[in-house]
Amino acid sequence: MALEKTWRWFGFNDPITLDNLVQMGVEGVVTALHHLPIGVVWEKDEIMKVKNAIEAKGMRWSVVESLPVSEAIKTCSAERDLHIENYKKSLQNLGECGIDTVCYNFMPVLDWSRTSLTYKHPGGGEGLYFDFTTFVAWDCYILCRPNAENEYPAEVVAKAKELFKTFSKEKCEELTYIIIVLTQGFVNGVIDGTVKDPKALFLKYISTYKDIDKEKLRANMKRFLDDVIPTCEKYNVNLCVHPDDPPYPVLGMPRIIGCMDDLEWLRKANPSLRNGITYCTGSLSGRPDNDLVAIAERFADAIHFVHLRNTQHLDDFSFYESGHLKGSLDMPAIVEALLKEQQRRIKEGRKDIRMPFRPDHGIRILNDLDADKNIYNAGYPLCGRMRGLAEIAGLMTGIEYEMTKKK
Ligand code: DNO
Repeated sequence: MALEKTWRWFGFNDPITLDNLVQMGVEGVVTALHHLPIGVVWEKDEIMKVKNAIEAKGMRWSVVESLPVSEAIKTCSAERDLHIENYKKSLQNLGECGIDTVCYNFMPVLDWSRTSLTYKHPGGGEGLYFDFTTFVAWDCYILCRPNAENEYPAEVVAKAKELFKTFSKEKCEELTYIIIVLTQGFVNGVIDGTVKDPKALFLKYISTYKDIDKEKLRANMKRFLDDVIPTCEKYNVNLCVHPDDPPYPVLGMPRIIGCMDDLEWLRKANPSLRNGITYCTGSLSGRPDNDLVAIAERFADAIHFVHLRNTQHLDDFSFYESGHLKGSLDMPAIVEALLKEQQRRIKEGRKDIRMPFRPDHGIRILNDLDADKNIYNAGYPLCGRMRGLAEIAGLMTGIEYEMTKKK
């Protein structure tokens, strides 16, 4: 049967069109109402415009990625109650329009972080890279976050200081642009390209977490779940949190969805199966001690959406994105665990048997490298992702063939 093949599409302005997706064998589309600001209600007519366009091409709108959770909800500040009501209304509208899977994250201020988008691969491609020392150098000496130097081990700070001395002014500006604008704006981050002084605004956002530690953020997230999960139950929507990327605290702010213990906490915080997980292999792999197969098996019944990509671990907490099959993760074992869960669901008579997956990110290869640098959102080139889709689809076919033969 295989996991449903999906693709992240950025809406009507995406240079990769719905017709292109049909040619690539995509079955389901992953998208959002990217033009709406965070916190407002997604009205049915807006939802239906996108849904109808997708269905006219013979595909389905498989997953919303993301229905963003506002900073007001994460910090429980003034506009929280309004945003919760709006979130519930959006979930109801999506459910009533027949869209049953909604991804979100609960990372403070920043979504995902990388320090380079052009890490050179030996074969000539370019991919995304997270270098821990560079990130610390940026935090301490470019962002100049108050007290940052005291929050890292002394030897890490010393290394970062030396590295910073080698940075040109352009390099410093580029890092800021990558970390707080380029990787954020298009995923409905709090900072987009229109902000004049992104560093100042960013520091202001960070300061709203000064009294929020891990326990407080967990309490705020539980409050969010307890408020919205009943709506998910009523309108048949599976909510699935995206793991933190990287999956540990950054910039002095807590992160609470990064490892097995965090996921145990999540499932206990609200045990409804509607309170599920986006199983993102790349994000979770940012902690080399995360056992991805064990996590897939442990939380299998609550996995509503799957992001597949590989990473190569380097020293300390650094890594680069190494495509979809090759890298530190055992992708065949991961895919096998997911296919087994799909079979289990079919036997059990569960309705949610599609288990949509998308090739997450991609290395820029072939025509991606010739294309205007800004045509594709960071991490989302055409050829690299298409290679990932084909590789995973082939892997799935092979594993399923073996599974059927064994039977
Ligand atoms: C990055 C994405 C994330 C993800 C959000 C989900 O490439 O995987 O931005 O969409 O965290 O809310």
